[in-house]
Amino acid sequence: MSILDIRVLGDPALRKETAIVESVTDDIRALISDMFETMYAAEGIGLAAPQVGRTERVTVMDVGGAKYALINPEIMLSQGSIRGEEGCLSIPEVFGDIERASIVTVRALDETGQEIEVGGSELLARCLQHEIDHLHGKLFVDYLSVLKRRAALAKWEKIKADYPGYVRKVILEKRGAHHSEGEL
Ligand code: K2U
Ligand code: ZN
Repeated sequence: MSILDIRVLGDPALRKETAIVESVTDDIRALISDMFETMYAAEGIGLAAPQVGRTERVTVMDVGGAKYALINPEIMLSQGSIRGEEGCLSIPEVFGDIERASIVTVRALDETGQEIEVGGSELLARCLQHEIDHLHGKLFVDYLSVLKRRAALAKWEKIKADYPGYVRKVILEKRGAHHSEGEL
């Protein structure tokens, strides 16, 4: 298990189409495990393989405590539309309101290689769409209006200097860091 570096906006890895996973191997399961560890350390509720520089079509999520490892996920059904605020672990400190389907049904393989179907609304639906977009090189800022995207990218231009090489090092915050030694 290891915490991986997260690639940030500007890294071409975030714009690449991912490759279908032909067979769910131990290597894929190790990637899933590292992606969960990285996602939790970065305090995200989702993470897609391109965000850690990998080209496999794999994403992990933990929405309200429900954990998902989705391999080759596809949206089979999407209904309604709803606007909501999004951020992205690969575009720190940038947020924007975008429109998504309000309900989606996704088909994928799980980490055992079994076919599963995941349906969701609200935050789960939004996260599924956000992560599956990552697997096709799309980012939430692509959906902003011209003016809002210009403002978001201008803000990013000021922040990106903190991420040399388009890499965000994820540090695991010590649990209860504010407690002095000895306290539970
Ligand atoms: O893929 C990612 O970059 C993780 C995203 C996933 C996400 C974005 C927008 C809306 C839902 C999920 C986030 O940065 S995870 C951070 C977060 C935490 C709690 C609620 C929403 C977003
Ligand atoms: Zn994202």
